[in-house]
Amino acid sequence: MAIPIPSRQLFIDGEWREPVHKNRIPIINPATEETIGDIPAATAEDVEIAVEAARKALVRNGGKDWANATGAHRAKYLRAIAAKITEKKSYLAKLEAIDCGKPLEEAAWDIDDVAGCFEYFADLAEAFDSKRKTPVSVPMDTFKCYVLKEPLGVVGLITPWNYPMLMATWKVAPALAAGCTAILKPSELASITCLELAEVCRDVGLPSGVLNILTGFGPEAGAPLVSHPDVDKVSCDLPFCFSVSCFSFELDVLHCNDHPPSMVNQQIAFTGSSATGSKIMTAAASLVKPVTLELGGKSPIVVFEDVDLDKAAEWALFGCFWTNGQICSATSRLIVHESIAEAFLEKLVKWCKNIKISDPLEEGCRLGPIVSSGQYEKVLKFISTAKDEGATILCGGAQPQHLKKGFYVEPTIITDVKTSMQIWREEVFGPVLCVKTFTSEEEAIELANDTHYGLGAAVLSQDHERCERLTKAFQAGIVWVNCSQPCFSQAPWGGKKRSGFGRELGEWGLDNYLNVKQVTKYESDDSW
Ligand code: TXE
Repeated sequence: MAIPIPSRQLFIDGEWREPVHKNRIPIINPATEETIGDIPAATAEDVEIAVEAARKALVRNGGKDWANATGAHRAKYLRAIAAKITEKKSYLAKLEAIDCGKPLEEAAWDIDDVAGCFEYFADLAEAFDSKRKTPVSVPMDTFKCYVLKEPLGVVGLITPWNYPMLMATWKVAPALAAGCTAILKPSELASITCLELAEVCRDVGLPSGVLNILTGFGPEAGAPLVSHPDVDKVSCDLPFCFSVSCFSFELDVLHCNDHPPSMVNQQIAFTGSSATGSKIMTAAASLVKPVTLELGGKSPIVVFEDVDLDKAAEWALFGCFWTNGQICSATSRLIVHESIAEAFLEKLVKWCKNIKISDPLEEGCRLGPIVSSGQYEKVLKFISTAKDEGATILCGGAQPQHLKKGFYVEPTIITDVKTSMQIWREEVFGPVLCVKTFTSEEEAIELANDTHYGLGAAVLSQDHERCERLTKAFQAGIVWVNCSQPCFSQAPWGGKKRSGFGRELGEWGLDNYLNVKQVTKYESDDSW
């Protein structure tokens, strides 16, 4: 059953705050096409206020409140956030399903993952206390060297709409665990649960300014965040100001644990399209600001002739149609051995016809609507272009007959695909699977790697040595063997080629928000 959508403001410095220009963006329910509420639209002026709040939170009370606090101190807040999210799970899952159109059951898994991710980074924050300072062995006795890990400073986090709360958490949890303060800019297409995260932060008493949440459009709210110089009042405190000449001063600071954190840097962590990722990288380059980019994909799933057809069909469908096909890692290019292709496709088509397409809140829903009218039109255009280019729409390809409203697209399988076609080369971000066959392992590998992207890749086969060979041959950041899509907070996530760089989750995720400082001390009996 639908629920009322809370009306929220921007979350800045621990408080709800109306955007300076008082503008709002309507929330459209993709299942009904109705306007069900609105969210605040931040602009550069709001970004300015939020960055200032985050900067103050970083250094408040000599940094003792956050950046210089122990990891154990920060972990208490992360655990409290996780507990509150678990308490509100059913409510948050409903909001997520309504906002972005994913089936309620999948939204509930997301909320579990959100809580699990906060818990996991709470563990890492605690463990970090003993890893802050690590000795490094150097070949000269007169020098002692160690590495000090410290929070990067104020970080900007820009996230998409397909996993609104989870993608935000993948960035917020490690950033806060590391001792950074943050400004989160969720997607204008699905921000409701991110604003509820703000409410959770208020409930658990997270120190004000540690996390600020600005909803709004990319160019108006995201771009000013990326290009914010953030050094106006603290120019001498920039990390790259520390040269050899202030080395001894630096040592003194580092030995003093309760000194205010001296860095106010900005790091940008982004998940979204390759086009926007490229713009963000360009804007960040002029300020030499570090970025991590998790971008699109066109991931292959290679199915060999020795598979159990039923199990393989389940993974192939799940790998492409989960979250309505709107996953950056969706295994949307099926590369199947010629000898089983006919039987395999017959099974896939039969099962596709049984997938329940409905309002995401309806019991048993397996496929909901596409997030917005714009994305819906885009998916349909991909399908019509594939047809125009000579491909065959084996099943689906249109809006389901029984649904008169909403941005629904049937699960679609496309064959007779050529590697030059748009449907083979570009990310659709909808429930569309395109298929090619192969006869040799070499050909399968060549087809799998025939993409500018490099996020995920899957191989299904009972031959373990063959799976090992493909694992090594895939040009991807994530490989699934005899499965597709499982993801764990403990394991690194990210791509290569045009799928971006940097890794989220696991210890790699925490490292994204830490500066590695080399400290070398001269120790000699000789007096100068
Ligand atoms: O993405 P954008 P959109 C892909 C997918 C989809 C396409 C377009 O193929 O069809 O991207 O989706 C913010 N400076 N993915 O338009 O524009 C924006 O407000 C700073 C893959 O939603 O990349 C939002 O918060 N920020 C992807 C975020 O960037 C800017 C998931 C993502 O929006 C900005 C989603 C700017 N100039 C879409 N312009 C994945 N990798 O999972 C926009 N934004």
